[in-house]
Amino acid sequence: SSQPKDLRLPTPGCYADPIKAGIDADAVFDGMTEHLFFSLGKLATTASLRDLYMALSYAVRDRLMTRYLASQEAIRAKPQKTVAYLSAEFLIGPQLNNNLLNLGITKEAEEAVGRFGIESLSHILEVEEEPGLGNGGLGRLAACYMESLASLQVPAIGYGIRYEFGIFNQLIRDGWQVEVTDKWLKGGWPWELPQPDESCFVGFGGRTESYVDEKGKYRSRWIPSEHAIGVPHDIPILGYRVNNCDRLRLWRADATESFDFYAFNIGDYYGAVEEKVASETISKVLYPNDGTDEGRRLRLKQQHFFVSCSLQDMLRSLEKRGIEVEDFSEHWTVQLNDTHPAIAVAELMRLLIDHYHFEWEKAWHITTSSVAYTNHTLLPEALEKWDLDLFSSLLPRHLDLIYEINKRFLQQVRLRYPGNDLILRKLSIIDEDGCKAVRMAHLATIGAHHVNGVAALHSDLIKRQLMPEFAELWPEKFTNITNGVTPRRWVGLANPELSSLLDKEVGKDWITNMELLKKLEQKENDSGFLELFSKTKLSGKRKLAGYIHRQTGVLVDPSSLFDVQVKRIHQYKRQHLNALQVIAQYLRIKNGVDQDIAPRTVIFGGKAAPGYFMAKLMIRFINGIADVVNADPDMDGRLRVVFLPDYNVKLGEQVYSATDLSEQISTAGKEASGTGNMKFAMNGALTIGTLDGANIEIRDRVGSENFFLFGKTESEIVELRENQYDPKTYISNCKELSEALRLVEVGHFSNGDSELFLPLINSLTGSDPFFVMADFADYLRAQDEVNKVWKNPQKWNRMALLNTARSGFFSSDRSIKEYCKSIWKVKPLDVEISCDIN
Ligand code: B1H
Repeated sequence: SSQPKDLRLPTPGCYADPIKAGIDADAVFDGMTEHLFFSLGKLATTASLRDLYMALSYAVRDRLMTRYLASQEAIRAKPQKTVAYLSAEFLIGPQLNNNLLNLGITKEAEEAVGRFGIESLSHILEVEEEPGLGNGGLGRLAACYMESLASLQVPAIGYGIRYEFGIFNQLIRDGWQVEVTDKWLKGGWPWELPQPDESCFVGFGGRTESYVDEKGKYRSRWIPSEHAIGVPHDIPILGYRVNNCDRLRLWRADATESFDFYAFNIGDYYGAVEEKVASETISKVLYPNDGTDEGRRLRLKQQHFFVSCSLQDMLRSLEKRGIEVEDFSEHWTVQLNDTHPAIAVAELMRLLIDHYHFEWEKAWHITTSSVAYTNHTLLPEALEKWDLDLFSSLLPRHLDLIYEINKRFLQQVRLRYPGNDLILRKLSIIDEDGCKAVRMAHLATIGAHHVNGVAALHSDLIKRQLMPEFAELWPEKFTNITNGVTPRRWVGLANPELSSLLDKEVGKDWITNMELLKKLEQKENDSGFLELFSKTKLSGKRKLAGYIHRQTGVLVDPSSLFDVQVKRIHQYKRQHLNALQVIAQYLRIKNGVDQDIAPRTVIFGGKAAPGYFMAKLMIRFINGIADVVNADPDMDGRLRVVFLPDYNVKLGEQVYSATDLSEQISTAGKEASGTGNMKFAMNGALTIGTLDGANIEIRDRVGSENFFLFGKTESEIVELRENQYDPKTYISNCKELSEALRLVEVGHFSNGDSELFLPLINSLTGSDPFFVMADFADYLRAQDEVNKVWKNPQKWNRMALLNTARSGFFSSDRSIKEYCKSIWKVKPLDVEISCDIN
């Protein structure tokens, strides 16, 4: 083959050109025309918007391929450690616009689609179905981290599941949430590349047996009773204006062929098809329970399925490259995104011992030098535990290995704490209290070289409350890495107008170096600049107002204060606290008490887990309030309430840029980090919030004078809990609260039905573990403060600007750099592009 050319010189027409050259509007147009004809079988004259979306996506995807292949080639040519980010969820959002931005060809694409008679690229972007392969923050974090890894030129693969149905679509009917299956693949999804040649076998069930190997050594092996095949589907993840293109490798479960043939031969054709259907069920649907563990058998199957495929894939890649398996940890660093992939500890041990015949100590050394674990929650209902019977019936060999891991570990503990049986019970992987169960957080912690929390307070609470015994045993293992979000999507794509203002003011590099935004501080008293800054916000609000009107029929005033709470619906997140505050404001206006209330639009959005009754009732509650408030002429434009249906990544991109006030009002100690809070702050929203999760760090950085703080601290909450919290005293001490509650009780927001919201009222006035009543009065005080500042636009805009200026820390680039340095020990890898790859 020919000599590599000067790799950095643009060659017209070559797909491999560094970033932009050769990808002018003509090239994009030609690519679209070809794909319309050859890939889609359509003529340009009759192509639908969807056809044009597909054609543009394929044309853009073509331009990723050289980078994608060159990135894989680079790691082969110059082996170095790769990050394997294992996650049951990746909530990546729409891909087309992100790839255009990272390639730097948005304008070219705009021009090309113009030649097909499309006025705005946005019409094409709207067609894209987003893969909802995650519940909320945890899945979205994984997506931000993949984008930052690629942008920082770090070799990485995200391993997960290609769910056929992602998180359900949410409809609102009569104020209630209705769930609809998410058929994201129905029109064909252009961003994935199936790689059937790299499929993997995974076993389930059956038994283990002992045997004597050819060297006369006793060994164990697993004889599974069932198998599935994992077929990888790769999604290219291009970094921002670099050649590095990492991958998401998502596994789809297929039936094994051999079963079909066998059953066919013995005549049980339908039986064989049933078996096939069962295997393919594994990757059928995402569990929609953000924050609760249901302990379902299929869920454990999903976890083992994708973890086993992924580890086999990593081992196979070593073999392909002629690297010794014993050097595994020099080539792979395996990050567990919560305990969902924690079975990796046992599965890697199994593969190393049963398949590669390593001795225990060696295998354990390899495992513990490769694996690290991120904890994302302290909520007891989210901590994964598997019933021993279920576990042993599905993964008998893994259970044997877990017993052995546990035995050796507890031996170590005994040496450290002689005679202390209590600590053994507390540390054991096996929970012996009540029904015996495997504690996945213990397995992950014992098998990992680092355990990290996702915000400073959360990491501290892991050590103090969740696993104090582990933290005492291994203090150096526990660390913090505060979450971050990618500025490319959450400012660049989500807020193009602010982005161009930032480009002009601080230079274009802010998008990869958010600390440069500090320069904006110099503008804090420049009223001309503050005016420009607030105009970008107003424009976002106008667009959102249009969307709200189209979706809900509610007319909202873009000049009113946009007060937003978007996140999963959960009692600990306390949307009901916000809702009750809305009622208090409604009553003030009704009673003519406070004529000084600035016009406000209170916007909610988020999904409730389908089986979480209280969360669904909270949605009904918000909609009940919205109906009454929005229909009341006395409100006279001062209060509007909106529930935005089907909150997802795409909608998020419209919301963050259009928000004045960000609601981050969880019970202190409950929200591990939050990441929406960061997106709002970057986009110049002010936060009203408790001292919880990353709110604390946001406030520290933007300045306490630029943050509306309220509520009990984590330690005050602990104290309340210990001293028999009594909501009644808070209710009787706050007239506005008792009146708001009374209005709900008499059915004012439920057409006179005094029963409908009773469960909600009872939970708030009973032994509420989320202390809503305890924080209400202070919340209302903070809202009054918000109201006061809003009426001074110059002051508000200055505070908002300082939020943007000082939120650089919350870029996922910073988080990823910390992971690379302190946990993964990985380095960037330059990817050289050669046209020869074509
Ligand atoms: C977070 C979850 C979660 N923590 C179980 N835990 C799930 C737990 O399907 N499940 O079984 C799904 C998700 N998600 C969130 O992680 C935290 O609540 C947020 O505070 C945090 O910002 C986010 C990312 O770290």
